[in-house]
Amino acid sequence: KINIRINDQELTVPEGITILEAAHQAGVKIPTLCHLDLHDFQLYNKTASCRVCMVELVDARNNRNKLVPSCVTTAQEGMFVRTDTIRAITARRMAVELLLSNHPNECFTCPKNLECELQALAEELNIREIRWEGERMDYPKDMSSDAIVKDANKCIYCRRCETACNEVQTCGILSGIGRGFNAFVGPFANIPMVESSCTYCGQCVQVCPTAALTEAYHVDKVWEAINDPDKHVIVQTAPAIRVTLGELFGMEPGTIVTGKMVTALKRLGFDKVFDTDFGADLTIIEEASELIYRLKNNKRLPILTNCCPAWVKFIEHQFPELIDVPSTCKSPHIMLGTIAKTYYAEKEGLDPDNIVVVSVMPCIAKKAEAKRPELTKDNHNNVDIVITTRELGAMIKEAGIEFDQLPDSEFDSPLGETTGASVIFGTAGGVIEAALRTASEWLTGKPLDKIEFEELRGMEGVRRATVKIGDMELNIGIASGLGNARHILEDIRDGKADYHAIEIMACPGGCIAGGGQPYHHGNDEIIKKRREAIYEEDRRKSVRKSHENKEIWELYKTYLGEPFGEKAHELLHTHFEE
Ligand code: HC1
Ligand code: SF4
Repeated sequence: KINIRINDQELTVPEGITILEAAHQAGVKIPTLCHLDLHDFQLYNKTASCRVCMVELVDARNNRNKLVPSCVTTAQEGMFVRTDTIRAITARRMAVELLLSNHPNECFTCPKNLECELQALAEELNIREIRWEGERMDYPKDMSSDAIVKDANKCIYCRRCETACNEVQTCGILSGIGRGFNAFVGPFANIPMVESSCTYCGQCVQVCPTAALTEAYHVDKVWEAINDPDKHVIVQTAPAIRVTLGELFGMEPGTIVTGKMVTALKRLGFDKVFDTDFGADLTIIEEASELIYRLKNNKRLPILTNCCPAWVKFIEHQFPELIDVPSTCKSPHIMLGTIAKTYYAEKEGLDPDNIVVVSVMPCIAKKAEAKRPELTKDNHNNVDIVITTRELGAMIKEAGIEFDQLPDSEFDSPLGETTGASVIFGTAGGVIEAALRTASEWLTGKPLDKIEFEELRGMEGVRRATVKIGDMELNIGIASGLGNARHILEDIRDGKADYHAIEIMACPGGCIAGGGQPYHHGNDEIIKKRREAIYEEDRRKSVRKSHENKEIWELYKTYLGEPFGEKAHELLHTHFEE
């Protein structure tokens, strides 16, 4: 422990702590911009590039105070820090003014309007004029992918995206390009995003403080479909949306808004509101069958649960030799889209060509996934449009719906009945737990003593556990964040691990922290509350195992035939690029 003084407070703080952390502990706010510290997700941006967190170190002996960036300056015994001097305040303000001097003045129309951390800082630091006019960048927007838009002109060179991509995700796509006023962060040689090995995980988008990186915006396409009288427009919502959407309307993180969300979707004019959780239950029936098939027939193990389109690209680009590891199941929203355009269309006498399936996802990669050529049937995509949680929030606001005042409603049938198993897909570890709830009962023929697999739960980036099923022991690996996934995949490739089944989620923490979720602005407490809400929603469900979903068995009985059978393969399974 060491003793320091911050403004008028004498403090005892742990050794090694930064001035910024010490000030935080003392309840003194120092503004930051480039800084990120998501301890639970090993995401630390310590580039000290923005200089917004400058503080003054008082050096009474030499009468020469120093300005230092508090985010990277370690507190020392006897240090006297002033965060509130005119000199410190002026320095911070100047740092922001310089950033603004070559930043586009388009806040009104910017996708980050009122969500932009630079804008918020300008307000917080009371900046009323920009004294200098810097040179502007004039790069065209990169809209080459269906998922991410890169607007280099709005890059403030904080390097948060680079840290998320290169250190956390280990994808290595982003780095500094250019010098001086023309510097920005982008893929090497500024190639279009679509030509890079980007997985579209969207973690760079989630941490970008401005609108240099945002999702491709597809709201207008949805309005167009809703307003076309010839189209039957189906919307489905991912498991992780129901615990985050409320944040966009000022609700506490972790508020469960399932019923309000369904009412809002009905008021927006969708013809049917289905639940991706139904697709998740269906996925479990197929995936648990596939696991048992592989176990009993000495086929390739481990099996990797399907779900996350960003790891699909990660494996295709970086571990092509492991392409036989993933389950061949389509992801839940793609399964639901397929069933909507076949089983449901037949049942309702609808022409699949006139059905538009819209998925509301916490994820940016789902936008690119929906465009994959193999995820089509008879020349139409299984899913037509993907929007993020944030885009749905924008639609609800645009329609003038007072979200917090809404009554609850239920999802539509027949693709709306769901279980607790499907809800937990939304958090890391949930997919494998859901699969094991079913596989265990099928393998032993007995009901589970305990539904919750505590050994599969936790915030670690990599979790390993052995689960006992009857007289069998299954080694399970769970990784969230692609850097963590890399460890597990390398062990499998190098023959150092003997997993039977693994789960990978590209986003640290799983879909609750997806690239399309409300911005967490570097606060990992928000992600923890979302996670608790997911488990709470599971506990609230009367049915908590996918194989006890009655609508699922109706679907098999009347349409699909046997789980993992011929028709199920044709409709619910896919293949990957080698
Ligand atoms: Fe996910 Fe999934 S859980 S991928 O994490 O398998 O996006 O929420 O919708 O499809 O169900 C995301 C979440 C989501 C799919 C499901
Ligand atoms: Fe990197 Fe993911 Fe961003 Fe692509 S989407 S640049 S992989 S962080």
